[in-house]
Amino acid sequence: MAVAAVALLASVPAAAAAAQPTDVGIQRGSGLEACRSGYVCLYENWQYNQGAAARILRTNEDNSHLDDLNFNDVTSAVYNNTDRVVRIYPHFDYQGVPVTLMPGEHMSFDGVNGTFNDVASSVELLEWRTSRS
Ligand SMILES: [Ca+2]
Ligand SMILES: [Ca+2]
Repeated sequence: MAVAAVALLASVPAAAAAAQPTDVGIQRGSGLEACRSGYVCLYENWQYNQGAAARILRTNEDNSHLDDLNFNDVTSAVYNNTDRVVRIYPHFDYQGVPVTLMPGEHMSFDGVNGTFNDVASSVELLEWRTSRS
């Protein structure tokens, strides 16, 4: 029995290391540099909160209901600072026609992208990854 217990304990760190730690939260800041590597960042204001620090939602996992984070229908710019493809949907539960961002892509929802301003309600990080390593 002692041997079995040791084997079980040894397997836990390996499993934890294999899974990406998930993190989601609200911070304040402005600019692309406020978005840490490995995260998708949703900015409250156009041009990545240009000119004044404001709310930024950072996440490295899917979120089906941005209202849970008090961030529904407020996103005005987004930065995909991950190696995954990200989709931002206008409705909860990944519904509606999404905006798709490739790894490293960012966009502000003013100008030509203005129809997507203040409508984002869910975020999905696709499992597909780029082949770069
Ligand atoms: Ca906004
Ligand atoms: Ca919405």
